[in-house]
Order: sequence, then structure tokens, then C-alpha cells
Amino acid sequence: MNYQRIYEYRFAGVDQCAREAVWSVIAKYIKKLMGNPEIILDPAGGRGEFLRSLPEVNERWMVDAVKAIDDSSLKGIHFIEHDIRSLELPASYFNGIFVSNFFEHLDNQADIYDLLAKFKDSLKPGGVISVMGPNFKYCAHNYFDCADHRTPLTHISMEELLYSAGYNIERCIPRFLPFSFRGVLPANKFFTRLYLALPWLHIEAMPQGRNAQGLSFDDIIARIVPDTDILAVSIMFSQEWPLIRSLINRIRETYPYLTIIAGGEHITALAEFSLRDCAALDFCGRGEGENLLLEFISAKRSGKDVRKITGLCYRDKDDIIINPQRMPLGGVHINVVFVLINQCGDKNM
Ligand code: B12
Repeated sequence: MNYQRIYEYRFAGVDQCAREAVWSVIAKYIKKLMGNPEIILDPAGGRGEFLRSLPEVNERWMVDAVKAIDDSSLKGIHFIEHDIRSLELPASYFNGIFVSNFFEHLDNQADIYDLLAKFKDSLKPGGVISVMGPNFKYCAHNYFDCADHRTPLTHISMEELLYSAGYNIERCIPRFLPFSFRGVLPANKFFTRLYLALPWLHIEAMPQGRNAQGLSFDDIIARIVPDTDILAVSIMFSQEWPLIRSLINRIRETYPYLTIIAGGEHITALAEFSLRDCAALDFCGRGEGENLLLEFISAKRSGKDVRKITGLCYRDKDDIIINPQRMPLGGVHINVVFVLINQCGDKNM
């Protein structure tokens, strides 16, 4: 297949300057999502729009079977003209790999899996892969309008492939951008920035096809006052645990020294499991939290030992210690309900 002529035909009406302007916004957004990696590989770089938008990155590696741009545009980028599938990559080397619009071109899922496993070996421990591409779930009617698209992929099948190749899924955005460069909407830097800045347009997707609407993780984290020392998380329903676990992990990355304590019905039922399942979680509080949390905060703030607090669960090396549960508070619940009703009444009047 003559890819050169395919792309010439496909992008005939697309202004390359507008394309690059849009990429400059997307690239910075993605780099931040990936945790600002220092050494990045783009294994199917095309015209290099992603890496060329990130001159501040220490080391930029780009691979492509066809060299589509001249040497002067590739300044500062380590370019290798090769089919990525047969190229030997350095082991444990990259902090980040960004794969854009590539996997759908491979023959089948097995080939994608092999490549993902190969990328995993070339990532440093803690490295991040970010995969972007057309989502068959949302553009099935024109997915195969591209003559070089072979394998249908959705955000869910991509998650399965990534997970089976040994990655943990931190974040999935099923509709990252609403348009393609030859779609009906204009490829415009201003619209792209606006879209990415409006979190309520995004849907946070979780493993196994679950979606979570509302504030994105970034926006929740941005609302944490930077000098916070204790963060209390409430988890009522167990089906929310995978989402909240990812959020707690993300909060921990941003605030490594924050004390994180969780409570609620899920935690009361599964405190040990939750502590084992989420290394970023420091403490769990079982049962009613009113007095437990007060005792916990005052002990922490006055430098006292929190381990004796009734209802608290914590790690002790490899063990999880579950303190006895607290007695219920009794009448307080009635008062709480009464106050809530009053507040609702005031609001509605
Ligand atoms: C009201 C309620 C609902 C309402 C929720 C309305 C809302 N959004 O607030 C509705 C009807 C929508 C609902 C639906 C469901 N519910 Co319901 N629901 C309840 C119920 C009866 C009361 C929850 C409540 O508000 N309690 C009052 C508050 C103040 O208590 P609390 O949240 O537990 O918090 C206290 C402690 O847990 C602790 N605490 C809380 N957070 C924190 C944080 C920290 C750091 C600490 C230290 C302590 C702490 O202190 C608080 C004060 O004492 C509970 C049963 C119960 N008795 O608790 C079930 C319960 C929460 N529901 C349950 C279930 C299963 C469901 C459904 C899945 C049912 C279904 N099959 O559809 C759905 C799920 C809905 C969803 N969004 O996903 C289960 C959850 C079990 C689990 N492990 O997941 C419960 C526990 C009932 C049960 N025993 O089966 N539910």
C-alpha cells in the first residue's frame, strides 16, 4: 500500500499550520497527564507534531517507517526510520511512551499485544504509556473510511489489551477530542484549548466500561488546599471503590506527604481489603466517623500515637491492624437529619 499517497489524499484539504497549532495544545495537555516524563518515545511519530511541540523535554525519540519531514524540523529529536515492530528498543529506558493513531493500523489484537509488551519492557519502572486513537464505539460509521484502518478498537478493548500486557489503567477518556482533522468542526487551537479546559464536557472512564461523570480527577485535586495535612475520603458504595482507589492514587502522586484516611460503609465492611488494595491509603476508620475523626485529627496534630484509636485500621509492616469497632453514637443521627431538613427548607423558601 502506498501510504504516502493515502495521506496526501486524506489531508489534502487540511492546513498543516492549523494541524500543528492544535497539536501544540494537545501535546502539552497529554504530557501533563502523563506526569511530565523526561524521556519520551513516540513510536509512530508521523510528521512529529507531538514531539516537536515539546522542546522542553530532555530526550525525545521518534520512530516511523517513513520519514515524512526534513532534518531541520527534527532538530533535537532522535529520529529512527524503521518499522517499530522489528526495531530493538533499549530496556527500562523511557519515562513515557505516547502512541497516537497507530494501533488501529495493525493487523490484529495479537500484534497490538506484542507491541504493548515490547513497550512495557522499554519503560522504566513507574513509566507511563498513553494511547490515543479513534474509538470504534463512537465513530463506527466512519472508522473504516480510512483505508489503512484494520483493527476496530474501543476504549474498553484497549484497556483489556493494556491490562493483559501488564499495565495498570490509571485513566481512560473515551471521547478525548470531538473532531478529526478532516471532520466538520474546525481544527482550531482556540477551540481545542477551550474544550480541554471545560472538565464537565469530559467523561472519566473506568476499567470494565464504567463511566464517571462530574469533576475530573485533575479538578478534584486542584481543589485540595496545598498545605492540607489530613485528607478524609468517604466511600459509601463498594462499586465506587475502583474509581476512588484511582483517585486516591492520583492524590498521593500530587501530595506524597499527605495523611489519607477513608471511612464509610464500604470501608467499614472491607477495611483490610481496602488498605491492601491501595498502598496510597494510610488509614481506615470503621463505623461512625464523628468522634473517630476528631480523635484522629487531634492526635495527629498534637503528635500523639493514633494507633490506639477505637475503630481505626492501619498498616504495621506487612500486617493490617483492625482496632475494635466503636459503639454507635445513638441519638446524634436524629439531630443530623433534623438539621438537614431545616437547611433544605431554608434553601427552598
Ligand atoms: C440512603 C442510602 C441510599 C441512597 C443514597 C442517597 C445518597 N446519594 O446519599 C440511595 C437510595 C440512592 C441508595 C442506593 C443504593 N444503595 Co444504599 N444505602 C443508603 C443507606 C440506607 C444510608 C446511607 C446514609 O446516608 N447513611 C447516613 C450517613 C451519615 O452515614 P454513612 O455514609 O455511613 O457515614 C457514616 C460512617 O460510615 C462514617 N463515615 C463516612 N465517611 C467517612 C469518612 C471517614 C474518613 C471516616 C473516618 C468515617 C466516615 O461516618 C459517618 C457518620 O457516622 C445505607 C445503609 C446505612 N444504614 O448506612 C445504604 C447502603 C449504603 N446502600 C447500599 C447499596 C448496596 C445501594 C445500592 C447499590 C442498591 C442497589 N442495588 O441499587 C444503590 C447504589 C446507588 C449508587 N449511587 O451507586 C449498601 C452499600 C454496601 C456496599 N458495601 O456497597 C448499604 C450500606 C446498605 C446495605 N447494607 O446493603 N442508598
